[in-house]
Amino acid sequence: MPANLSPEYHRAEERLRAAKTSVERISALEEMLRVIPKHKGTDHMQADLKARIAKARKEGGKRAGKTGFSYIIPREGAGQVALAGPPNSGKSSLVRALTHATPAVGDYPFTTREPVPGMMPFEDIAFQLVDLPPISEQHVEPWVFDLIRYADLVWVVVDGERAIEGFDEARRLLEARNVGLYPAGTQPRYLTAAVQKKAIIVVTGLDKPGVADSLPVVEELLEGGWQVAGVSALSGIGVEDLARRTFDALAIMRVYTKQPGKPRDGSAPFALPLGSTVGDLAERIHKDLEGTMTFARIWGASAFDGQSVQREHVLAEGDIVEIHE
Ligand SMILES: Nc1nc2c(ncn2[C@@H]2O[C@H](COP(=O)(O)OP(=O)(O)OP(=O)(O)O)[C@@H](O)[C@H]2O)c(=O)[nH]1
Ligand SMILES: [Mg+2]
Repeated sequence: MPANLSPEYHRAEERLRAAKTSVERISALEEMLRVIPKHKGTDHMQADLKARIAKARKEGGKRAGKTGFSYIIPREGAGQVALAGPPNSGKSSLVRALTHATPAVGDYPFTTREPVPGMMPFEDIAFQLVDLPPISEQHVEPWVFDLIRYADLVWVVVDGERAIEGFDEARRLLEARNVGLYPAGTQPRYLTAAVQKKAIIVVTGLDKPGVADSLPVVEELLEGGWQVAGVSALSGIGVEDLARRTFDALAIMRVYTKQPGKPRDGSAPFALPLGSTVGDLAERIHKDLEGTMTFARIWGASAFDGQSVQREHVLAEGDIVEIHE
């Protein structure tokens, strides 16, 4: 083994060996890619993991269609957010309020039975929300946990009248299924859980008396730097703040492209992980472009306007990039 592989990596590898569904397989491979030391000595392993993830995704899509068993909600937009939480906490109401999707809302628990995706606009991009059935002591379909493992970020949605209770319950049940949560904006801590997911706590019912005042208390009692975002699906208060926090939590940046000699074309930006390079952008535009590009010109924060850069150049939020072949 050329690389110093961590216990986390080996645990993910174990999960890969035990994986029965494509979502489990993808989630294990993604975790391996996330925790593998990033240096020259692991370049080949990283490339191999990426290729295996791509292959598993293709197969997963096919298999899900045939058997209807393994759910995958293909990622769309700037990031996938899974809504997890106890019954009746307001998950579906939020998805209804923030997207064009129309999952059923009920004043009784276990209203939601199927995952429902919807796109939530934020400035010139959109996040993909995935409404899920509740997590509770009672039976939860295993694919609910698979979808949470597959997401880029988890919103733990809790009712403002029982926020701490609801969060503790959800976290405990997730940990029992090997999904550890850590506060968005911090580094994953060493937990026994095999998969680490960053999370924001979303407290619903901000329109109800007393809920707004309780938020600082909730934040303080939870300890560990949890982000607590209060919202109301009824009045819409808190939604802007939640969208901004979600953008920050996803650790992405927006990068715009333009044709040589022309102004920016006004098309939607690419959402790339912070730290991405011009080469990463080229690969995202077209799989061959990374190989055929010669240099790029940049307008924005990462260079002086019109500066020529190579593929290793690290991009910044808002950069406009012109790629030359
Ligand atoms: N006042 C108020 N009521 C809300 C809010 N969000 C949800 N509710 C109410 O809470 C109840 C449950 O809402 P749902 O959105 O169905 O909750 P859920 O988490 O999807 O429930 P399950 O699918 O059973 O897990 C409904 O009666 C909603 O009208 C909110 O922000 N304010
Ligand atoms: Mg629901």
